[in-house]
Amino acid sequence: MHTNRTFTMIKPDAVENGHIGAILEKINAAGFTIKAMKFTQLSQRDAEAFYAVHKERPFFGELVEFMTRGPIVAAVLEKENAVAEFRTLIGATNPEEAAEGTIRKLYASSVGENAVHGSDSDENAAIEAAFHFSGREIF
Ligand code: 3AN
Repeated sequence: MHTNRTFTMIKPDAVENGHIGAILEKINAAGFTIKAMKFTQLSQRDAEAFYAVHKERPFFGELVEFMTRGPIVAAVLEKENAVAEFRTLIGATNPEEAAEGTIRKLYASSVGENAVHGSDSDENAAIEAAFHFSGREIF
């Protein structure tokens, strides 16, 4: 995995609320290139594995329930300094603290239901991309 890639999910709340198109438009407008993309749904086992680093946190059960309740869009994005640039574009985890114009400020309703995921490091971007995509699905 190249260091200028990140991994994102448009989460069940944003899909339910019809925001896939608007979020992809913001991603494109910010200069990210889509390298891989799929519309899919996480099983309980998928979500528990994907969020394993959070398994001791009090909100783990709630997080798994939320992330499995409906389909998501998973994607690999490329841009110079992609991980940091994407986290700037999505805004703080809690939408109340997210900067104006960020995806979470616009489309998230709470710290739990916060519309989008963005990898927090190059290493995790590679792990998360490999969780969802085989090599032949990344272009
Ligand atoms: P980020 O997604 O901004 O990297 P993390 O890694 O701290 O944030 O949290 C991972 C996910 O766990 C968040 N996207 C959010 O959905 C959920 N989460 C974080 N904190 C809470 C909380 N206090 N209550 C419920 N869910 C939370």
